[in-house]
Amino acid sequence: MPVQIQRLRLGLLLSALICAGAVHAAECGSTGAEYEAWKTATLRDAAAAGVGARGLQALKGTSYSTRTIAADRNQKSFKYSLPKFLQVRGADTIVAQGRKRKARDAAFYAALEQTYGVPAGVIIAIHGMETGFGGFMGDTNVVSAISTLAYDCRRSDFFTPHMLAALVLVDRGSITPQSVGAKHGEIGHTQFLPGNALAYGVDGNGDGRVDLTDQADALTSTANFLAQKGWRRGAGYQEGEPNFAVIKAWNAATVYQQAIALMGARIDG
Ligand SMILES: [Ca+2]
Repeated sequence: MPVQIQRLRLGLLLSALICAGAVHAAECGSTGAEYEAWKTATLRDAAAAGVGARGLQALKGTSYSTRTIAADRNQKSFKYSLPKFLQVRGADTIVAQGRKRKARDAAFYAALEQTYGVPAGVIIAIHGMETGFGGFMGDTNVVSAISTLAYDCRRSDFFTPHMLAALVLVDRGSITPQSVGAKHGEIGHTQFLPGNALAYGVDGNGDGRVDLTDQADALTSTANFLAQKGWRRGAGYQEGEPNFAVIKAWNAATVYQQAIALMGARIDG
């Protein structure tokens, strides 16, 4: 299928997903008590939004994730200074390992920069920060986690499109009902939320499937995300430079943004 038609169809699908999120027929809850009732109503919404049989079956199989809710209720905002944050997150180790990774896979990262304009250091710093280069990609069922967050009243509007996207990812074979990720349903090496996986996912290793637990797919998708968010080829990415604004689109925390920029420069340097 021509790429343009694929993009058009994806655009229409996403519009449907966003509308479905706004309809909000299913009632949210703040405990697990009404989860099954929510699921019954949401199955209808999901079918109406165009989710296929495999995705619907995955939603049916979910259960209320108490671990996800516990993690969500206990989220702490970043209170560290930048030097403390860099220390706590092991920036020196990420930079040292990152340099080795760049040298070892130079052709891969050069091709990424060639295609998307994003230098290796930024991609590698994100990879190191998100999962320790794939060392830990999470242990929570993705579809149950994201469905629980869509059901939970606290941020239902934000997570409902991600829940529908997760079901579409199941339809497409990008994830399975058994896939695990982080506690808010983030997937793979660089921890994409399902909606971002659907919108920005790229088949980097060319096996015909977008699988973000595959390193090549995940890093290519990360470069694509940054490119789509407006990365300017050849422009700087430190604070005050054009591409720092794009790093902000990756993570809302200021110290995290600063850390990515600084580590990226050390890996690229
Ligand atoms: Ca692939």
